[in-house]
Amino acid sequence: MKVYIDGEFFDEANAKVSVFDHGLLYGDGVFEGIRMYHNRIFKLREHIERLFWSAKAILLDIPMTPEKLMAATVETCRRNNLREGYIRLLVTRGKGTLGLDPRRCPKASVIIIAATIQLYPEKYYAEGLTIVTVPTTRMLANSVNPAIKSLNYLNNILARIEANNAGVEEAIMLNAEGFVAECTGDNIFIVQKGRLYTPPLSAGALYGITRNTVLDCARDLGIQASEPNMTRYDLYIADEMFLTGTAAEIVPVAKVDGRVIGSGKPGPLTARLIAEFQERTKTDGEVIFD
Ligand code: PXG
Repeated sequence: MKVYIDGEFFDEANAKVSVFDHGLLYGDGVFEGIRMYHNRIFKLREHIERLFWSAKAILLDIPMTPEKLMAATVETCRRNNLREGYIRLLVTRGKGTLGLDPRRCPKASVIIIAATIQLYPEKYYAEGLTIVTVPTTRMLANSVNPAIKSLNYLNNILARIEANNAGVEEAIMLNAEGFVAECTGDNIFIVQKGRLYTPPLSAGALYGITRNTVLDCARDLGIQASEPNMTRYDLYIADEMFLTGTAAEIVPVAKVDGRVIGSGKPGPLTARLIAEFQERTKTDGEVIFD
């Protein structure tokens, strides 16, 4: 595997960062997870845009233009001969001194890893996930805003540990007001009486690219969608439920907190949205090999 670091490609064994990088010392940095499908980098432009927004929110200067960063991402896929797979793009605050002041870090580091990923075993896509709500609350917008895709994922990891302890694969996180925010690495959707619902971004959800794509798919399929505040009650009485994320894609949910969702099997509207999503992966995104 060849890893891009600050304009150069390194073999995996030599792809290293300094122990003084504030990304490591403080989780000070931002990242993206991106998918390749059918020789295209799906929604690359949208991911790069969100990366620049995350960076702006933490006053991090990405030392290259969005166009150059897109070109470097395509080149990393080429060097690894990948047409399908998963890209992890990180921008760290860079090497600094011990002490958290970001002014001690003169230059941000850009790292691009192109590899493969499978988040959940196949059976969950066929049967649906079992998930639980967990005690760890989603971070407030006034602390580390959940809209920032930062390298500090401890809020989510604590929730994931609670899901693991409960013997399930994913956790629903509520915000401080008790409304549903999202899962640890996925946005959440429900279907009720033929309509689609997902929590508003203000509830503490990431501006998910897959979430956006699913809302676009719904519009094109003539499915009404809205973004109201939702409680656990709304989840329990849903006809269908699924999670969305770049890594997870669209994964149905069969059970929440012991309550069976709908028929307990992936629902018909979920299936339509998955089919439409898969169609879009064929034509959307930057071409890797001409
Ligand atoms: N919420 C959170 C907190 C996320 O981290 C999503 C929602 C879905 O957003 P996108 O834009 O991907 O539809 C994410 C994204 C991983 C992994 O390694 C996690 C994500 C993406 C890629 C990989 O678990 N989370």
